[in-house]
Amino acid sequence: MRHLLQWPALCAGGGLLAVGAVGIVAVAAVAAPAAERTVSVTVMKFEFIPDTINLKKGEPVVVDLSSLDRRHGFNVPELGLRTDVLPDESVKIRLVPDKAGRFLFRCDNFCGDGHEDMQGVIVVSE
Ligand SMILES: [Cu+2]
Repeated sequence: MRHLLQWPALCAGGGLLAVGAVGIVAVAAVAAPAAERTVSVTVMKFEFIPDTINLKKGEPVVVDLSSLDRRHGFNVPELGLRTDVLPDESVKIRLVPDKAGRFLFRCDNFCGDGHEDMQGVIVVSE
């Protein structure tokens, strides 16, 4: 019976603890890095699908590239990004855009007659 009489006091204490715990959770949520979003890009002669990648400034993303046919390239000079894209292999590039704008990317491994037109754009919004 003794612990039953103490129940309201424990309850009040529990309430205070809960308030403290909520405060800690809120701080952790603010401090934790935002989850990365993955954008998958399929590469083939002579296109990137999609050829427009929409990103937000400050949002961490993983661009996951894979080729359906042969070795291509993914080169975004203005963002300092470049990788080969190989058949049957996933190549991941992590980035956090730090400026808004339109950034052209293109294939830089010659892959045939349509190679010069093989390009797309990363659009970073504020
Ligand atoms: Cu190519």
